[in-house]
Amino acid sequence: MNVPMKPRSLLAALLIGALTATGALAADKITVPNEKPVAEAEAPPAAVVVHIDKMKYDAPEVTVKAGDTVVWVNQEAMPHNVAFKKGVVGEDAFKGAMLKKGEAYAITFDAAGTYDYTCTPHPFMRGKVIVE
Ligand SMILES: [Cu+2]
Repeated sequence: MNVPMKPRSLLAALLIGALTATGALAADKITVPNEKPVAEAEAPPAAVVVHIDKMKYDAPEVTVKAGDTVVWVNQEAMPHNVAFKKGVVGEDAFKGAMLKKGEAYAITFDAAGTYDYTCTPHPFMRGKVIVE
């Protein structure tokens, strides 16, 4: 019995072909302009700024467009960062640099999707970037 290939299976087959060709399982979905923290004034232009204070991200859920940059700024003495688990922004986990007070960290989101993040030393700190 012949079953026509469903579009989804076809897409999967095409994806596997593309992945085999590049040798990578998944490309990163983000670009980080500066691996090291910068002063807030030196941060790239941001679609949204998320401030970190009192052990929280002040905007726990933000929505941006693909290609937009989100900048996190730590406003307290306690160091914080932005980290993604495996499979969120790429095959590997991603751990952003720790931010001291007044420091900023930018991430450009290149692909639509929902990106949950946390703070490495404070896993109870959680946030989400929705990219449309
Ligand atoms: Cu933290």
